[in-house]
Amino acid sequence: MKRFRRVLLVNPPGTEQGGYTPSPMGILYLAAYLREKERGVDISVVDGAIEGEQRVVQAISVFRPDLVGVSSLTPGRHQALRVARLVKHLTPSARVVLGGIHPTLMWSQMMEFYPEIDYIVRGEGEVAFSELVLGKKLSEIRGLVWRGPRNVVINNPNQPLIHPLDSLPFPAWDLIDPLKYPPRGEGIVNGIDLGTEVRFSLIFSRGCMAACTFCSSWKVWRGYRCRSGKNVAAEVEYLVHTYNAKHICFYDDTLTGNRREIINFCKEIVLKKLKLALFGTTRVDLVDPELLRWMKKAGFYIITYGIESGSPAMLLKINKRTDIEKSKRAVRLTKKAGIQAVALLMYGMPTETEGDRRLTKRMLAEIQPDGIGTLGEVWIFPGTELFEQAMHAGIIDERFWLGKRPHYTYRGGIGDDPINRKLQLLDTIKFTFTQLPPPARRFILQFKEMIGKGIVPSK
Ligand code: B12
Ligand code: SF4
Repeated sequence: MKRFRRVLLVNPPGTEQGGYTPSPMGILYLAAYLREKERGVDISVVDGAIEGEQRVVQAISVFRPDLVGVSSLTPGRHQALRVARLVKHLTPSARVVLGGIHPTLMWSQMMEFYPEIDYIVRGEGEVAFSELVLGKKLSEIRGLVWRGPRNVVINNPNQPLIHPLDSLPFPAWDLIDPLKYPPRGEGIVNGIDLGTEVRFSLIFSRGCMAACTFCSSWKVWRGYRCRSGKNVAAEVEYLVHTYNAKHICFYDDTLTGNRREIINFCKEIVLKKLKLALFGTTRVDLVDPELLRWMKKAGFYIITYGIESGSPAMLLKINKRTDIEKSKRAVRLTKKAGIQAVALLMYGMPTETEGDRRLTKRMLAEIQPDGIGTLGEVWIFPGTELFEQAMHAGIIDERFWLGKRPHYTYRGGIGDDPINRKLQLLDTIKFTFTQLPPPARRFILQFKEMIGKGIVPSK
């Protein structure tokens, strides 16, 4: 297989999120890993979200890559495809590889409908991407989707996950200008002005131990792994010394998934006497007083929690695997430790009733979080159980992702809507089914197999 010599990695223009725009860590990891494996490849990174489309066009025309890697989330999929088309237009001989959560979940549809994509890397990308660049036989690159003879799309088996994460180099910070990223926040924390200091992004861990019905992150990362506290502290120290970093946001799904390593990290930060403002997100069942005390000492000023709802029934329905008492406890302990606690909430999930909302409001009144983050509506993404439910309710199918809308906005929420009605019906079927004597159940299962239709379990 051809070996590539000039590699361009692009975060698509048009995917910026105002003050939230972080550095594109996924492609910075790919670049760092590839560089460590092979010095003889020219690598360039363009963050279109910060630098705009003109810069991407210029990079393609001047750098003349022979392989372009593009990152894509679901809402930004058309922007990623636009970059792929620009590549095919400006340097037709260059190959295009896509990676990130949307191609990972929707590889089949993307390869079928978009000939401008040559390859897709599913899931964790470092190993597969560098094998592709270094010319390994395509059929032997795990995690790769490619076109074989007669353009048949071939999906190779999964790539094994990287263990331990400390074996990865730090993201290739030197290939972007981290100081171009926006500040975010208000007020002074540890003498740091959040309104003016650039907010650096960092990743402590990959994945999550839960499997909520509205989320697909856990499908991509297949479990939870984390770096050692020492390793993360060393990266922070590098950022402080190289760029004078002061404000750092951890973009982990579940920052405190490994209590011991977070405490080790905090101890290192204290030992190194680094003055920082730190921000992170985690689950309510993964904090305790000692951990929070260390986090405060290291400079954490906000922890956001995926609380989602104050209704036990809704928590069960979305498979949150937490409970109201744990939510209350997490907020109480966080505030007591002197860290702001922000509650992330979901409103308008299928089957949610006015009563459920009342419970959420009552809980909020009791725990008084320092902030509340909510969309006030539900966005449905591919690969989630919510998407499956919506599909079975007949309100969406996979063709939706070929259209322009960034995500499916579910406004049914309460009362008489298609998902609600379907889920209620399925609950009734399931309940009735479990009450039947075993021979009758066996008969139904055989019948179900015969007609090839499934009863959708609703959590
Ligand atoms: C940081 C972040 C953002 C950032 C930037 C994202 C970016 N450019 O990478 C910002 C703030 C802009 C953002 C925005 C949104 N985000 Co976001 N975000 C994240 C978050 C928390 C971390 C991403 C990250 O850096 N991970 C760590 C790195 C190492 O992983 P990675 O980026 O996935 O990259 C690896 C692989 O995916 C792959 N890979 C990635 N790119 C490429 C490219 C190539 C060529 C190859 C080969 C491989 C490859 O290899 C990388 C290394 O292993 C994730 C959750 C998560 N933990 O992943 C959510 C997440 C990706 N976001 C999500 C959502 C819902 C959103 C928003 C819709 C939120 C909103 N309210 O608007 C928007 C959509 C923006 C858009 N226009 O597409 C969902 C994804 C839903 C979906 N199907 O797209 C996630 C999974 C959160 C969740 N738990 O549901 N997000
Ligand atoms: S806890 Fe967060 S990251 Fe984990 S599955 Fe649920 S929503 Fe996704």
